[in-house]
Amino acid sequence: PRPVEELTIWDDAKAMLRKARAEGIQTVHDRLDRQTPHCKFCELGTTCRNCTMGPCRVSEKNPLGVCGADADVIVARNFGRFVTGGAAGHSDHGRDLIEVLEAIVEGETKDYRITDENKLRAIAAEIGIETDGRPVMDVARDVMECFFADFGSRRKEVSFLARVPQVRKDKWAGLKMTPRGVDREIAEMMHRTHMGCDNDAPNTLIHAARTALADGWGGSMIGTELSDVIFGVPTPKMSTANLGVIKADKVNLLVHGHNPVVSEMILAAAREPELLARARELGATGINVAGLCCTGNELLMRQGIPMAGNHLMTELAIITGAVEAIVVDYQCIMPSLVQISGCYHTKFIDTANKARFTGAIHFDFQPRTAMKQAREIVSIAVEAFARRDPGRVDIPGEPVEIMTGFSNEAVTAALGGSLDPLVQAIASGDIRGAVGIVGCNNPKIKQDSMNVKLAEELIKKDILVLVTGCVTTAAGKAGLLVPDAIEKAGPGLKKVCGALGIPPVLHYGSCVDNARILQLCAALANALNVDISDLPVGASSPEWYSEKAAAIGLYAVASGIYTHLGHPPNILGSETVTNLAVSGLEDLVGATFFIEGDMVKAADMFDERIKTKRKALGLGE
Ligand code: NFS
Ligand code: SF4
Repeated sequence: PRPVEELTIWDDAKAMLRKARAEGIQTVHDRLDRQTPHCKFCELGTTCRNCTMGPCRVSEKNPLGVCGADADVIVARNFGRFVTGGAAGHSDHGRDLIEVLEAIVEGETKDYRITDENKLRAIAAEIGIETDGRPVMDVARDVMECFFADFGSRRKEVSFLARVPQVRKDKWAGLKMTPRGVDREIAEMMHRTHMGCDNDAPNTLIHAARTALADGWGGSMIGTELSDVIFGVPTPKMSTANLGVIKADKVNLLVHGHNPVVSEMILAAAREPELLARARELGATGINVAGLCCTGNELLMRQGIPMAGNHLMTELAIITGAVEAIVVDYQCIMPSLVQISGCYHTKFIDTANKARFTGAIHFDFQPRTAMKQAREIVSIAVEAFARRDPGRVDIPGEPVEIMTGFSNEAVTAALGGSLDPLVQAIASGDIRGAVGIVGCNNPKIKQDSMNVKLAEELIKKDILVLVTGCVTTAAGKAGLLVPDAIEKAGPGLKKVCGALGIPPVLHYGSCVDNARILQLCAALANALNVDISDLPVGASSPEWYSEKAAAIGLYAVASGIYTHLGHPPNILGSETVTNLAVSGLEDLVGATFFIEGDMVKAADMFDERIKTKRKALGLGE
């Protein structure tokens, strides 16, 4: 096995990887070693399993599949389906929030409610729903109907395109890239990639972009906005991160997955006096709910719960031996967590019928019964405390402080009620530009080495960084999410963030919350009366692994945002597809991907791009 020093930059991770090895527990890194080297055809994207005349593998020697499809067609189809998997994940999550809103509107649940009526009315107004003098439930019903309709086939465009600058919308219309309905684009991609349909690689990629846009401006944005309505708009607050947030003297319950619908209820149940009393009876001093991955980000943003870790910390959190239960909803949950839980007293509890894990305790979590079910789940965690083996507990290190809660509403409020001061700071060059660093860990990359390095390099150059998803914990553990981090920033960023008392790296939420960054870009573009592609902004996913990250990258590019990936998707087997991704898209949508594994160079690329965009706006470098 590779030395643990090569696997991660973090001491807490290294300690747990050593413990895993000592205890004979396999982790993602061990399994990666066994899977390496990977199939070359799959890596290049030149394998097709779309029908049983195949499967086919194409190469220079053998350039056509049985049906006659060449590498361009096969790579484009594979990438199209890959992106669509991600768009489906985010969007189905968004749909679940509409269903919770429906349960509220229909009076079927008392456990969820409309927490932020102002936000509901603001959204309604934006998408053309009458709000004046109407009861909140009437407005909510119309919003619900409108968003359900956004998933269907009768719309010319999804509702939140109301936020997009007209020039950008015209560009999309000209390219047949306007996202019409979320489910429609997803289904159409499956259709197009059936044998004998869309056999023109660029055309397939245009639809991949449309599907991604249906995610970003549709499913994800609905997910974010309705989560704010139901659970509250995030506001700035302090919290902590790393495995040290797991407490030896408490019942530790980890929430993992993506949807706050489950985790919010778990947190509420964990605060119930009877459950706390039972925990004390068993010798614990309390119940500690800590977050993993994106549902952790959701609760961190709104409720300030501590973050135990990101993607590659999920197995390691259980290996502390101090986790009573891990409660999951869906996405990014390694099935290995069930096996590792089985090595300890840890209860693994799944909550979604669409994401069941063999060997898990299953709850079919429903809005009608949410609180009752959450109490039962917390109770299982509390009872498990009695079976913890103190001899196997090892919690590495002390937590670090982080600041969180930067929704667009919170940022606007901090700026005194409008985005004008931000526009001013960009115009003056104190903030030269902004880059969103988002996404995952990938065991092929030393954990968080790139996520942290890129953020550090950018803030030095007076480029504001926004982080979401698994980059949050990375930036937090590196000390970049506290106001003191301005000491690591360039002079302009230091001045602006110092005056506001905010970090130079802002936590903007979970991965669906990248929709907040889209919204911010659209608002800035509208304020300056330009297209999004004219802004001095960028996006990056240095350590990405998932289909969802690919969808995010593609909707960012299609929205006009220059986007960095730390390693390429499996498209290199087609020159046509690769060239389109890294240069051809510039002419079509005003932005491209760029692939760069060296974060100093990646930061320089962003710097150059931002200089060019600033000059074009007449702002100087
Ligand atoms: Ni985004 Fe969130 Fe993490 Fe990556 Fe997974 S948890 S949706 S996909 S791994 S950031
Ligand atoms: Fe092979 Fe064509 Fe079938 Fe794909 S669709 S498996 S390339 S025959």
